Amino acid sequence: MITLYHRPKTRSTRFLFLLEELGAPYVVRVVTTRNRDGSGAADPANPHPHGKVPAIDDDGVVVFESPAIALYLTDKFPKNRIGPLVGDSDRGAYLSWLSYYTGVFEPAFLSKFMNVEVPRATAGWVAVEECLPAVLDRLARGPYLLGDRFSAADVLYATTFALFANSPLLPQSPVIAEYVARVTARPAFARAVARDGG
Ligand SMILES: N[C@@H](CCC(=O)N[C@@H](CS)C(=O)NCC(=O)O)C(=O)O
Repeated sequence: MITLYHRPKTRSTRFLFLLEELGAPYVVRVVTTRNRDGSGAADPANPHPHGKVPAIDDDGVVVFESPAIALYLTDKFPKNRIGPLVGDSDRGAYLSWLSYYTGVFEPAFLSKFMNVEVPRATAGWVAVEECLPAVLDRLARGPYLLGDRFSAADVLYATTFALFANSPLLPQSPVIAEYVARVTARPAFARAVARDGG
């Protein structure tokens, strides 16, 4: 049985979405985490090394970091084909977009959000002005990051776009708006929102 360490309205909410998509058996353990203003504290029960969410525990197997959790879960619960498996021709693109999410996409947005200039060529990621066109180019050929096939990578990207929807960080783009609408219209998303409180 999967235990999801979760705090409502955070990055762990998207794993309620993914677990619902996969039809996986899971329980939710709501934990506290540190807040942005320095208040709050990590829950000692949370196995994430920094007490962050999400983390999962699968009968003693702990997995943390969003792309790792996404890959672990889609490999373990392949029935609904939400993640291409080893040998599938979409596997390379799947691994690439999952890794890009945590290595480039999030750092690009957060650098902008925190007003940190990205040093060209020396950082492992790029400025959001360079990152976004790459993602949009892919989605314009979409409807999903893997083309016709919805995957757990879309769970990560579309929920992040949804989060920044009304922020000056994100340009108004029909490609993004339609992508977010397409992904969040999925019944599993509504079930996840209903469970978000724990
Ligand atoms: N790189 C991590 C980021 C996880 C993360 O920062 N989660 C936030 C909630 S959205 C958190 O737990 N913050 C509390 C803290 O930093 O202590 C992932 O993608 O899984």
